[in-house]
Amino acid sequence: MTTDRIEAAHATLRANDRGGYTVPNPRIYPFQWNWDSAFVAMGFGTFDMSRAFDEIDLLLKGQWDNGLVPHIVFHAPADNYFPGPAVWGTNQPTPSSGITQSPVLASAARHLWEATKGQPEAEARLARIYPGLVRYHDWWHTTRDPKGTGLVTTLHPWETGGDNSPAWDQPLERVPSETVTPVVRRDDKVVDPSMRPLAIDYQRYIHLVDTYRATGWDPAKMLAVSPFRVADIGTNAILHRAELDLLAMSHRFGTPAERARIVERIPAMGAAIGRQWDAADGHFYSRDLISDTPIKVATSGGFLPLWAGCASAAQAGALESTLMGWLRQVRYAVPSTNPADPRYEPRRYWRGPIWSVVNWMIAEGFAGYGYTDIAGRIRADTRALVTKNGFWEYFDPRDGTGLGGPDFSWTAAIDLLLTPA
Ligand code: 9WN
Repeated sequence: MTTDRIEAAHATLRANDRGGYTVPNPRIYPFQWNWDSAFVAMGFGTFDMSRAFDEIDLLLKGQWDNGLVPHIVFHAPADNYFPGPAVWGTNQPTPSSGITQSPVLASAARHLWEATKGQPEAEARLARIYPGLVRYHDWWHTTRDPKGTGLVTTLHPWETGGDNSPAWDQPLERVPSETVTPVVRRDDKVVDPSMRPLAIDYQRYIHLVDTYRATGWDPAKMLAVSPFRVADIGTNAILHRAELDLLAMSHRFGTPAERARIVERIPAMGAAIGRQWDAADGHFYSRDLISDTPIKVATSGGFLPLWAGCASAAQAGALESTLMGWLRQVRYAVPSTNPADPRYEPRRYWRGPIWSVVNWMIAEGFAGYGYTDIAGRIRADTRALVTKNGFWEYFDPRDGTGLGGPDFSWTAAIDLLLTPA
């Protein structure tokens, strides 16, 4: 049974392999995605270490001279995704989008390093990857937090990875729905539209792409003109964790100057994330950086300061109570939005469903603070969803129905990470 299951996960990753990089699902997402590839690399790392490093190499092949690692790298043409490379118009040697995504990458590299410590071939691969990770993190801080507030800005819901979260409803209201680029969606032709964003959301997503393209993808201009500027709690927590992982690797692969830079950034980020805590609600919130106010929509991203290791012991305890409250309302952990929130929609993309990758990080986070019961519950639920239905993109927290696309790469990868040794 376990062997069959492992083989099925391997087969899913192999089927989505396009020669060194993996598409999340060929019918819906036929290119390489940034944070998907970080999880996929860790999944490959359980059975094919060389292929795991290829995944990171090819993502970094899309890295820009200024350090940006794009959210999509278009290695080969495909006409079943919108917006494709022509809409982005980034003019890069390897075609790509012009925005980034939650930076799990350095954490994936560290994970592979821990699994291969002392193996010369792996160390050589990591030594080649490491400088790109440093440049990527430098990019985050210099272009997305130029004033050194400790919080990085995301300029598009797609950068958060939790694209259609109700947390972005209010900030998106400032984004006009007029577009220069005609919106020709493909996603709602292959996935039930009730599981995908609304037409108005796509209008706004594309308005933002048009706006940034018009700046020539100049980071300072993008920040200055954007009508959407949020400090996503998930992205910030993921970057904080990635900085800790980069710091660990810097002792082996880096220079003292790099190390000093990273060491200086970490406490400022930790303190700024700490200020996003809402004691009354027992949750961390994202922040609207235009109005400079918290976005009081409780999402699964609010648990990620546990993954970052920057929550206090008391906050970890409160987060456990918060999650237990959510779980009294649904069968499976962890819904992407508080089920008691009026904007919760259990089947619509990031407004309620469960994602295995987020579950994995939250479970690791709780376990790191000693909350082994809740970590075990999250892991068991994540496995049970796959047992019931297979490697779906996301799942309904009430009954575990598989949603979005089937045979999804990162869901298979997480299943491998959760397979008992
Ligand atoms: C836009 C690939 C990606 C994930 C995101 C998820 C979805 C894309 C889309 O698919 O986003 O980046 O077109 O909907 O929201 O988290 O990385 O799996």
